[in-house]
Amino acid sequence: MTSTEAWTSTTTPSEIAARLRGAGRVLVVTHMKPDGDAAGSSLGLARAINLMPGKRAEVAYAGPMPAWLHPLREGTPTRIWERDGGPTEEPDAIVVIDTGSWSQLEAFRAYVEPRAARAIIIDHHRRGDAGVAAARWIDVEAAAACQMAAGVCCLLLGCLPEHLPHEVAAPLYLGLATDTGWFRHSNVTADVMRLAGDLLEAGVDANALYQTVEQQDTPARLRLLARALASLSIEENGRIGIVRITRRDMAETGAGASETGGFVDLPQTIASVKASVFLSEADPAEYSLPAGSPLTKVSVRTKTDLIDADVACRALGGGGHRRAAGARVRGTLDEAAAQILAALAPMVRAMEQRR
Ligand SMILES: [Mn+2]
Repeated sequence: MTSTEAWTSTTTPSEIAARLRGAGRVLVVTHMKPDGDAAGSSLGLARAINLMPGKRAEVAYAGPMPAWLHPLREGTPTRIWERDGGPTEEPDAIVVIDTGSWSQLEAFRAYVEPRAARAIIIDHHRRGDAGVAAARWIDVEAAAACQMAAGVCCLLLGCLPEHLPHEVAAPLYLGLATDTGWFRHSNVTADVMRLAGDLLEAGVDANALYQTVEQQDTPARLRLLARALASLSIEENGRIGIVRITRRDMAETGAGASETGGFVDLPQTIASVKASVFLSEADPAEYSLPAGSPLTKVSVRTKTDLIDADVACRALGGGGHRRAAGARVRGTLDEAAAQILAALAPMVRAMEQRR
């Protein structure tokens, strides 16, 4: 079923809080291969719900899980979809947070789609599928889904952000930090810093979170990083930097599929580079494709709004944000490189002409 509805908000944070107050059982779902914002927003919201008497919220995750998520989710009912399947008891509400795209919810689709009338989207992405949930709160200005989740948590618990319980504040801080590149990216605003300050006041140990999430590399990851750096190619007069990883690189270094986080940022440290691309050969089996069919994951980051990563990735069937987006290409690394270059080059050239 493809909805013809537009990707726009149909509800508000206070209406969402009211819906959740009236729900006994809540399932919180986020995008597959959860990152800091997906994990943080889902855990923060589920914990806030569980602090309310008579409520039971659980979080569902699918796809490769970062190692740091296991200690972080302790104490919160969590369902690993591939292992546990869907809930045995019907949820009164399903919250889909930090995504609203079927492509990022593949594992959950068969469960969520027939329950779309009971589903609520809380998301900050520029694109999504309206059919995922009838109720949608979309704020593309939000730096992180955690920023939005913090608002709902405060409404549910009737408190200010600085008075949120520590176990709610910590995951919210995590998502705020990771989606802003630990407060370095263009999405850092005064509101982001104020919320971060409030969450610190609530007792978050920022350095402990940083160590838990960012300083957990394996030697294999650093060896894979060396391969990515060695693959660097520079295109469009130095404006585009591309790094790539083959499945052979993964096998030979022993690194896992979840250990390529941050690789897309590597070319951005080059002064001339305005758009940074990371290509990784994916396992077709992971996406139910026949063995041998080439599949490449494409990630793009840009340093200027003049080069729109979302527009470039949409040309490849993906999407995301203006400065950060991704796509999956059914083709080889070289084919994916040619496609993303073709999508980015006109914007790079238009940018050069404005200078
Ligand atoms: Mn996010």
